[in-house]
Amino acid sequence: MSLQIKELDRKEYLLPGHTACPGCPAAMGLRLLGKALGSNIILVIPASCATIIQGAFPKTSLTVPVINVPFASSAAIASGINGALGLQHKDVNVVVFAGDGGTGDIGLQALSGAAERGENILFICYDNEGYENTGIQRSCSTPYGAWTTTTIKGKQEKRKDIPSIIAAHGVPYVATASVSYPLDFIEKVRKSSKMKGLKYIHLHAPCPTGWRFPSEKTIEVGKLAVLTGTWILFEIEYGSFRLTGPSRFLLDKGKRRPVEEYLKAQGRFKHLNSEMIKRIVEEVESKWVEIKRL
Ligand SMILES: Cc1ncc(C[n+]2csc(CCOP(=O)(O)OP(=O)(O)O)c2C)c(N)n1
Ligand code: SF4
Repeated sequence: MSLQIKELDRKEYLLPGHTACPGCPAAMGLRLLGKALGSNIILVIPASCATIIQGAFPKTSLTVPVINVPFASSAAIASGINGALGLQHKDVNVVVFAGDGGTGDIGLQALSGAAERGENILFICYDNEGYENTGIQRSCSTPYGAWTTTTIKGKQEKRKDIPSIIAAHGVPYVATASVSYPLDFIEKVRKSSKMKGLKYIHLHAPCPTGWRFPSEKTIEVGKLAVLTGTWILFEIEYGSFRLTGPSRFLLDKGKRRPVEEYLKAQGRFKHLNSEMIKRIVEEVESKWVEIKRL
C-alpha cells in the first residue's frame, strides 16, 4: 500500500519564524524533505530563496546541518562532502536543494559533472520558474509566454527540459514531483535516497509572489498544473519510465482539464493573446505525445 499522511513523522525539521513569503513552495519543499528523510541529512543550498528560508548565520530555521554555497557550486561541494563522508565510512544523505536558476543555468556544469562521475547525491531542484529571490527575473525554466521583470511581454523562448538533460546522463533515478502532491514527492525522495549514484528530483514549486496569484492558492495552482497536464509527474528508475500520481490517468487528452484554467489562475499569464495560448496548449500536447512514446 502506498504511503499515508498519518504515517509521517510529526517532528518538524524546518522551524517556524523563517522569512519566506506566505504560501512559499520552497519552504513547503524543505518541510517535506524533513518528513521524508528526518535528520540523517546534510543539506547543500546555493544562493536562492531557500537561502533566505534557511536564515543567516549564526541563526537558522533548519534543525539539520546545512551549508550555504556559491550559486554555481552546489553539486561540486556536495561531491566533496560525499567524498569526506565516504572516507569516514558514514552513511548520511547528501542533498542539494537548489532553485531552477541554480540547477539549470549556473549550476548545470557542476551537476552534469557529478552525474557523470556517479556521485552519491540526491539533487532536488525546486522549480519556481524564475530567479525569484533577486526580483523575478527569467530563468531557463521560465515557460514560454510568462511575464517576469525581464520578459515584460512574456518570455519568447520555451523552457529548458532539465529532467531530460539529467536523464541523458544515465543516472539511476530521475523524477518530477510537485509540492501539491506531497506523498508522491516524499515517496520519491525516500526511494531514491536508497540508491547509489546521483539521483535527481525536479519539484514543481508555484510561487505566489512571482507568478502573481494569492498566497493561499499555492497548492491549488500546483494541482491545476498537474491536472491540466501542463506539469507531468513521472519517474525514471534505472532507465524505466513510469507516470505517477494523477498523471497516470491523463494520457488521454479528454481526461485533462483545459490548460487555460491553469493559465487564468496566474497574473503572469494575463497578457497572453489567443495565438500565444494556442502555442502553449500545443506544447503541452506535444509533450504528452513524447511521453506516450516512452
Ligand atoms: C554568481 C552569482 N550570480 C548572481 C547571484 C545573485 N543571485 C542570488 S539568488 C539568485 C537567483 C536564484 O534563482 P534560483 O536558483 O532560480 O532560485 P530562486 O531565487 O528562484 O529560489 C541570484 C541571481 C549570486 N548570488 N551569485
Ligand atoms: S519569492 Fe516565491 S519562492 Fe521566493 S520566498 Fe517568496 S514565495 Fe518563496
